[in-house]
Amino acid sequence: MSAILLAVDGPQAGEWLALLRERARGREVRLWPDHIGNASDIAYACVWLPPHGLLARFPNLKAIINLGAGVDRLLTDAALPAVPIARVAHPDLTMRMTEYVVLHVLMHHRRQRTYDAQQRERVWRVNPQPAASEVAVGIMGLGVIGLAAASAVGRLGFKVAGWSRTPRNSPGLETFHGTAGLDAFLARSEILVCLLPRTPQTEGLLNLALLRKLKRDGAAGGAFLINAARGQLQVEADILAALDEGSLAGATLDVFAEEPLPATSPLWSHPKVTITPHNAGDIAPRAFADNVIAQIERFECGLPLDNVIDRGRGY
Ligand code: NDP
Ligand code: OXD
Repeated sequence: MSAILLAVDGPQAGEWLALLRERARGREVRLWPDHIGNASDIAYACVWLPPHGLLARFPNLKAIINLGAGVDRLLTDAALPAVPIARVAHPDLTMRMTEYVVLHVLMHHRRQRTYDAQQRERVWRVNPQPAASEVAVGIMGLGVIGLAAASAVGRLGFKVAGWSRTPRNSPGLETFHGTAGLDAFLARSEILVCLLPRTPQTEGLLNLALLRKLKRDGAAGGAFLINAARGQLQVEADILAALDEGSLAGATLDVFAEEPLPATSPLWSHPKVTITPHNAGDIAPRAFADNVIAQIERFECGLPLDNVIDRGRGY
């Protein structure tokens, strides 16, 4: 029976291995880098951030299952085999990402960084607080995660709009799309949440010119950025410039062009920047391992994999 290769860069490799082996019903699961065995046995590769060139070593590879939502790193592998690539679009990951968006929208809305600073100084002062219904949140990316986040933030009462590549019709959500719709979307958004994939079209999108177009004179008291997508979408020097000139009042950044964020980055110590270590959402292996094996079994019966990406589109 054809074997599964597991190639996971990160601390979850051991947990994935144990779970996939338990569920694989006799099919071999081999672990990169030390236990690959005969390369021609490998038919399926379950991967997270595998090194470029690795997947080209398996002449009988039939499919790749990306153990995360974003496939940008895979797609920059010039030697990537031309087999279907499935990605994670699963309620466990969607809910984790939604929690992150809700947490950081509320953090900026409720001025938590100001209260943290006041606490350090033992200052007891109540600052003006608008209602959520007065504040406009803009979600870039209306995919699996963006739509769930928009719905959760909308249920808290915020004025929510979303922006996507192609037109999206979502009941109760104001929507914009494409380059033509971007300026109007930015002009009404005070808290901008980025949940876009990294593609050649989105790289560098979060730059100074874009940040200056956000609504600064609304109830939120300034414009805020939350990027939980990919670091390559943001121009870090431009975010610092926008914060320093006031076109941004605060930023939450989960992702960076270089990860881990170098200790020398001025973002670490900027008083208006909140940093998390690319942990907005990870799929829990225990939530997805059954699905991986079930997909492989269905694929072997001639059925398609779930959530196959479109290479031409880049996501
Ligand atoms: P989806 O593929 O479901 O959705 C992508 C959305 O982005 C779609 O609405 C799409 O538009 C839109 N989009 C793509 N390109 C453009 C463009 N050029 N202009 C405007 N809109 C565009 O992705 P998910 O919601 O599942 O995930 C989104 C991203 O979140 C992932 O690619 C990943 O990078 C990131 N992520 C980060 C995590 C973290 O821990 N920080 C964890 C999980 C995901 P359309 O609807 O028209 O196709
Ligand atoms: C993902 C991620 O894309 O964790 O799933 O960044």
